[in-house]
Amino acid sequence: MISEIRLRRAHIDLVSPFRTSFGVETARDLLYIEVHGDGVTGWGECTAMSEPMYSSEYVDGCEAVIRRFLLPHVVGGTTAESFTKSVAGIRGHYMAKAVVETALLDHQLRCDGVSFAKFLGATQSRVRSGVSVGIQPSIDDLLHVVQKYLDDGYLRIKLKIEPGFDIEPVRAVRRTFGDALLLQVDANSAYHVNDAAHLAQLDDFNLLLIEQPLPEEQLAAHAELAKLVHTPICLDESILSVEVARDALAIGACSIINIKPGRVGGYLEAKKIHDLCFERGVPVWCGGMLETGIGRAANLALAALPGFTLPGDTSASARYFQRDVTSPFVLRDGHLDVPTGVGIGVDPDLNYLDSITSRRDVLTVAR
Ligand code: OSB
Ligand code: MG
Repeated sequence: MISEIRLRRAHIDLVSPFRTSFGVETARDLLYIEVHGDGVTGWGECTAMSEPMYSSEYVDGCEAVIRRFLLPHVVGGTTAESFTKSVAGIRGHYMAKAVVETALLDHQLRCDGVSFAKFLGATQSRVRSGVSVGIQPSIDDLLHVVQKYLDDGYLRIKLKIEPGFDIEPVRAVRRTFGDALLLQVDANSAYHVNDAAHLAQLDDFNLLLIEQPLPEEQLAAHAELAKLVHTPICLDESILSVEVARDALAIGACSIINIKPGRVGGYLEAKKIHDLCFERGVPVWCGGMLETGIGRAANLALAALPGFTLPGDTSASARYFQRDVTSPFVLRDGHLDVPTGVGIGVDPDLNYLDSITSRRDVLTVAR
C-alpha cells in the first residue's frame, strides 16, 4: 500500500553545454517523485526541460499539474495501470503523468520482486549505445567532439542540426570518419516543408534517419517531405501516443520512431508503441532527455525490448554528469548493461542526492 508521495526538486550540472536548435542546456532542473509504502520506495524522474522549448511541457508546469490534477488520483491501492486509466481524461501533460506512473510502477514492481526489464518483456541483457552530439561552434570543434565519443566506444553518432549548421557538418563528419559510421541527424522541428530540396542534400551521406525535421503538429507535411527526401524520416516530438504513432505510420509521415517514455505519458504507453511498431516491422529506438541514473535505468529496460533494433540515445552517465545520482552507467564495448534488480534496478545515492536537492515536499495520499 502507498502511504506517502514525496516530491523532490534538484539541480545537476551537465559536463558540457548541450546545444540544440531549440536552445542550450547547461544543467538539468530535476523533479523526482518518490512513492513510499510498506517500507519500499519507488522512483520516477521527470523528463521535462526547464523551459517549454522542446515541447510545451516544462518542469515547473509538471510540478503544478502533478500537485493539482494528478496526485488527487493516487490513493493507497493505486497501481501504475489504475493511475493511467484514472487520469486519461486529463488532456496532454504527458511528462507530468509519466513521472508519477513510473514511480508507481517502480514501487509495485519492487514490492512484487520484478524488474522493469522482465515486466516490459526485455529480450536483451545489454543495449547498443549511441550518443547525441550538440551543435558546436565550428565544424572543427564538432570533429573533435565526435572523435572523443568514438574513442569512448559509442556505436552510433547523432548530430543535432539547424538551418546554417546541417549539410556541411554532416559532410565533414562522414568524410572524416568514413562510410561505416552509423550516423543520423536530429533537427528538433527547425525546418519547414519548403526546405525539402535543402534537406534532400542529406541523401548523399547515407544517414540512418532524419529525426523530427518539422514542427510537432505537422504530420501531413512530414508525409510530404518523406516523398521528397530519400533518407528515412523518424519522428520524436510528434509521437505523443500510440494513436498518433498509428496515424503517422498510416500516412507515411515517418518510417522509424524514437520512443521516449516521458513524451508519451509513461512506460505502459511506450510499450504499446513498441508493440505496434514491432508487429509492423517498423524500427524503433530509445531516445533520451538527459536523464540521471534513475530515468536512465528504466530507459535501458525499455531499450532491451526486441523491436529496439537501432542504437538509442541511452549514453553512459559520464557523457552527462561529473557524478550521477546512482552508481554510474558505464559503456563497455559500446553497450550499457540492462539493470537486473527489482523495479528500475538501481537506487540513488541518497547522501549525494540530498546534497543537490533544493526542495522536498511530502504530499498526502488519500486512503
Ligand atoms: O530531441 O532527442 C532530443 C535531449 C533533450 C531534449 C531532446 C532531445 C535530446 C537529445 C539527447 O537528443 C538525448 C540524450 O542523450 O539523453
Ligand atoms: Mg529528438
